[in-house]
Amino acid sequence: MSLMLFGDKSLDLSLPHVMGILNVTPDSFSDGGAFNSLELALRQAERMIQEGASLIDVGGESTRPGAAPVTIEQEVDRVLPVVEAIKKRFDIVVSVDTSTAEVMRGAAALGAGLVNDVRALEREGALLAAADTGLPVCLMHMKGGPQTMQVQPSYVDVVDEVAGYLLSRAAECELAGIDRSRIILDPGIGFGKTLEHNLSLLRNTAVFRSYGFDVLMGLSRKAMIGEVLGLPVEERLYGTMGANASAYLKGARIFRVHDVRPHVDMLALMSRIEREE
Ligand code: 9MG
Repeated sequence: MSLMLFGDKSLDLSLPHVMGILNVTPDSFSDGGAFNSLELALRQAERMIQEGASLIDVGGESTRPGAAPVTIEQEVDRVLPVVEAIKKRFDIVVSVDTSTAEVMRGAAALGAGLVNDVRALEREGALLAAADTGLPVCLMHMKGGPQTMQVQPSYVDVVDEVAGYLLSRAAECELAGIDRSRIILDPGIGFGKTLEHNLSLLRNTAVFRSYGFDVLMGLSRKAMIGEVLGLPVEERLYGTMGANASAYLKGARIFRVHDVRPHVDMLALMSRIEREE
């Protein structure tokens, strides 16, 4: 048993957990209006919860390569009503996918249980805001920003460099008052990495776990799966599951995915098989 407290709920991170992706950017719900968007987001959250997700990751800023930046107000307006509505209606850990201090503080006040930051709390005010929430944080590695990250990324040793960066951010978190036991590391598959970099990070997932931090993996339907298999985004489920199964065996315990049910079943079997008698 390895319990981590996510706001009002704890999860046993000796077991695998599925984090369902809930993007609340305008392009996620094509029929427009605010009420419909909220209802559709809630319906999607409900489906992922019924399928066995332990966490729902709500994000209002697209981090796809070349995505347009959002203002603080836009992000607050997109994310907070959804966090509030999910917490009112369901008994689930809500993770907030944000780099913005105001969103972190607002979401925590509404009951969010995790700060998931693809910029590892580097944005102004983010470290202090995350520390003030008292919540666990997921620190992800990204080389460059969403506009530039896929322009010829290069590393001398990708595993060393990514691990070194995450450990230095974890040290900053500890200095800011975030306990080590509430820090989760994520190598940031697809964020400023070539296919070979991504494969190397996945091959070495155990390195990240070896520092004593829990590890989150987010590779659902990403380009690296398409590059290996030569498949478009809508046909990447099986490849995603293979890569996540590999990461599970190397110590990852939270899996950020679009397709909840297949991962819940796959991970239930894997953890049962791997469980010590
Ligand atoms: C928000 N987001 C998109 N991709 C991600 C990934 O790989 N990890 C984490 N933690 N968040 C992500």
